[in-house]
Amino acid sequence: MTVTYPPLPHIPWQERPAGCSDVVWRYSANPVIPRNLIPSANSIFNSAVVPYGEGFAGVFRCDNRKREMNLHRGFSPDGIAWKIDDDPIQWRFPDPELSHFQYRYDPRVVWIEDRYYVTWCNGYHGPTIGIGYTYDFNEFVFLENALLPFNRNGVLFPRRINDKYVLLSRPSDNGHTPFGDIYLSQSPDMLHWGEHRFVMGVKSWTWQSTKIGAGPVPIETPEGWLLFYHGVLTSCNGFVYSFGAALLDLEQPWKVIARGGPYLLSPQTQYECVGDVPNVTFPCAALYDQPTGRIALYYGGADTVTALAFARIDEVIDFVKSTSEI
Ligand code: BMA
Repeated sequence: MTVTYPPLPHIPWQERPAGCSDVVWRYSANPVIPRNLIPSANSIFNSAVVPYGEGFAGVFRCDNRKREMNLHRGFSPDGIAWKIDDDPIQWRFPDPELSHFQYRYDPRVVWIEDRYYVTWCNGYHGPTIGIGYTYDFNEFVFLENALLPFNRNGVLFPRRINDKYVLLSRPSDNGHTPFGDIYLSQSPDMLHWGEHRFVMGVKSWTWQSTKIGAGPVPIETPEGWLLFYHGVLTSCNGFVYSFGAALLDLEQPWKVIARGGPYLLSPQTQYECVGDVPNVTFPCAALYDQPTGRIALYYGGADTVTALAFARIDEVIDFVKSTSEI
């Protein structure tokens, strides 16, 4: 069984600028979502977008003016102009215990079988991975915390693999974690997670030397699962968040087939280098138009705004394979 990617003729898109040879290039009108798009927001970043109806829907990380972190719903006809609710998503809880949370942030959204699943970093006595779902971006149901604290960057694969749901995550600590590798867990029912596997770790003296974490939902290709992920370097001025890509085995996705050596994008523009947390590019979503191979990546800039970048899937795969260092 392979994932069906409906054609996205209206995917946000710009051709690579003349003279640019980067595999991933930025949208010229970035950022697409300014920090103050809605009145309650201090910042809107690290957010997830999926095709929905004739256009797009999203779950957005909005930090409010009390600096509380929460998830808001949004819609867009073109993936660029967004209407985001000023109030956070209200979840339905199967168990009232789950309604106690300290924060919600860094959502990912994925269509699996019959509904959209949302995963995010859920503050439940420390950061862990919350999982919920929606059929219509109107009613949202919280399922469970997938894992024990402390964990971040929970990302679901878009189909069952060997009949199990598969979740990437990054075991962490309760602060601004100075370490972190990507692991994977499996579940028969989205509730019970086990059969944990190591996927990949940091690489000393590179852009991904301090910690790494899965980014957008992996994209299925004949060459493997294409995973964009962020990597962090500790400079004398603090963390620097860049992102790159790897290919994972289709049937045993904890096996890394290839892993690009250089980053694909690192903080270099004003909106990536200056903001509430300087020097952060943090991708949480990728739209994929399979007939043309076009990819639109949504990423947070400096923990403040949401930006777009573009790539072609065959070029990203070539890059990962030709620069691979495992
Ligand atoms: C991580 C997360 C991200 C954030 C990054 C940089 O630990 O909190 O949401 O973008 O730090 O501050």
